[in-house]
Amino acid sequence: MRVFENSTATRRCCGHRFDVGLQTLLLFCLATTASAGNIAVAVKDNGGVPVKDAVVYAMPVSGKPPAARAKAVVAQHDKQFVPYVSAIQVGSPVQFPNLDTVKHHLYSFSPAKKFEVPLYSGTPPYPIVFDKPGVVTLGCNIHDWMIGYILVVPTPWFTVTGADGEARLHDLPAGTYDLEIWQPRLRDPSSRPHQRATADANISFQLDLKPDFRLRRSPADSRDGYR
Ligand SMILES: [Cu+2]
Repeated sequence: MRVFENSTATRRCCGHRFDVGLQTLLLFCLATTASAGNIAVAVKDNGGVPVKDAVVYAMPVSGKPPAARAKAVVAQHDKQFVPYVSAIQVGSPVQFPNLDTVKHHLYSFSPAKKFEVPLYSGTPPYPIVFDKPGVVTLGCNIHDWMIGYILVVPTPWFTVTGADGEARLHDLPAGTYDLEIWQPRLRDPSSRPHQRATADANISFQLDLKPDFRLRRSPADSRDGYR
């Protein structure tokens, strides 16, 4: 049995924070403790280069994944979205703190979640809840080069690769899973690569990616106070 904390708004279990009822949390902890496993994932492109910012998530072949709804944060820092790519479970709230001294105007036109937080500083008083699966593309009306992504997935078992192209899915109950992967530069975004694996497997993906043409920053500093 894992140790967990209880508070008025959130609970902590298995190293994550959750907004769930106590009974649900207990069942989830018991399930993950019974015979939990980890899946190690290594992602490379067609040239053998490790791929950063790839979301890998595990869908159980049988049964329904629990709804854990961990809180997430996507900051705006140094006029970039940080992290650039996030993953969350359907129904999870996300806070979008602006850590810059300039204002940002956050928006998404994505079918999975259309929303807008008009020109603001600091942290908006309410998080945005993402209630449908899919890719959400984040932008800023003031800083055209700012772009970020949230992949909303129907499972609590997800991870995002680091610069070494590696990631690990933690605390999966024993069983068989379909592992799916998404990355912003997938050449065919309509086809999400996937493979089947059991908990405790080591999995490799090779992705066919488009070149990365992202603008990292403004082409030139501006003096209008917004850039
Ligand atoms: Cu901005």
